[in-house]
Amino acid sequence: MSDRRNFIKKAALGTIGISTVIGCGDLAEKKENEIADTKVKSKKKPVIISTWNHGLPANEETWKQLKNGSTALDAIVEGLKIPEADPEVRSVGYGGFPDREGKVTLDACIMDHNSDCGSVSFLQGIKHPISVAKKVLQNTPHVMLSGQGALQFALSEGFVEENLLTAKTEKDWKKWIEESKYKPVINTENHDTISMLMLDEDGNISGGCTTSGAAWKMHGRVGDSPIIGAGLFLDNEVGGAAATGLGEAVIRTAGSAMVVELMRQGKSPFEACKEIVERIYNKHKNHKDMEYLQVGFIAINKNGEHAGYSLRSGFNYAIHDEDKGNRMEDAQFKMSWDN
Ligand code: SD4
Repeated sequence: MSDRRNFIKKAALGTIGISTVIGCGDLAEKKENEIADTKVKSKKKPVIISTWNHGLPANEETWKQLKNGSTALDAIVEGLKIPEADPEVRSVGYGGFPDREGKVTLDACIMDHNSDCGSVSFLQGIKHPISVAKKVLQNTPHVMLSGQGALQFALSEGFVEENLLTAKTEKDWKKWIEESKYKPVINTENHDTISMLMLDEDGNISGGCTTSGAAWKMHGRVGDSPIIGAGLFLDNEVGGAAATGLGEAVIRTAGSAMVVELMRQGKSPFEACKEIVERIYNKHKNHKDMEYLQVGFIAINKNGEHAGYSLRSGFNYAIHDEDKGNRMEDAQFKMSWDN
């Protein structure tokens, strides 16, 4: 059994405990929130959090860059380039699962503490969409470039066009087209967006996100990940949030923006993530997407408190801080996959 499956199983057992506690009413819920609020009350900076297991090497690189004096944005870009370049990460950049036509199309965005942002969507043939997103932020009057225009811009900035469909991924795609059944495979091995949030040494929040999106999507489909407010949002007065999972559900609910807004109203990162996941559940419980719906959020506030919470089991995120170094944390969740 894979580590991930083992984890899902363990996490599912964990939830039984949680629901038992919830059953005891408000007091228990408060206790749950206290425990979940990441046990990180430290104000030590920087703090970096990233979604999923590939968050660990990404955090590592970002941390190293920060310590070497890079700007927050450069450090985020260098960290996110690690999974983008890794052909074994089948959900991001090079080697990512293609759309149903066999084309690898990439989405990415980046945002800084001044609320400046850059984004690319439906970008093909460029290994590091996060770097192109940063160039959009820095070198254009716009926030978002898409498709051919994004590619044209990348080439004008000196990026090189290359084939991102590895032999392994092409084989998987050919197998998939035999049946051509579309069902998003989020939360299974190797299909997960990376989103990163950072509280830097100056106490500023920034973040980035990069993905090959849902495997076997329609050609031209864009998910939540490059959309500021959906896949990523931050407000330097408050904190930041980022999403993973079924992008359509996150877009319908302006997920990350709502998490940040709840934190502005005084909710902790855990409470804010949980409330938006509950909202997404309530809006989708009778929806055709519910059968395979998974969404998860990570969030961080100005004190460096952070949390993750997902609709279904199996979500985890990587944390890097001074106190405890780089490690994984299992996110709490509303239900297991059997529900
Ligand atoms: C998308 N949110 O394109 C992305 C996919 C993802 O874990 O996050 N998978 O919808």
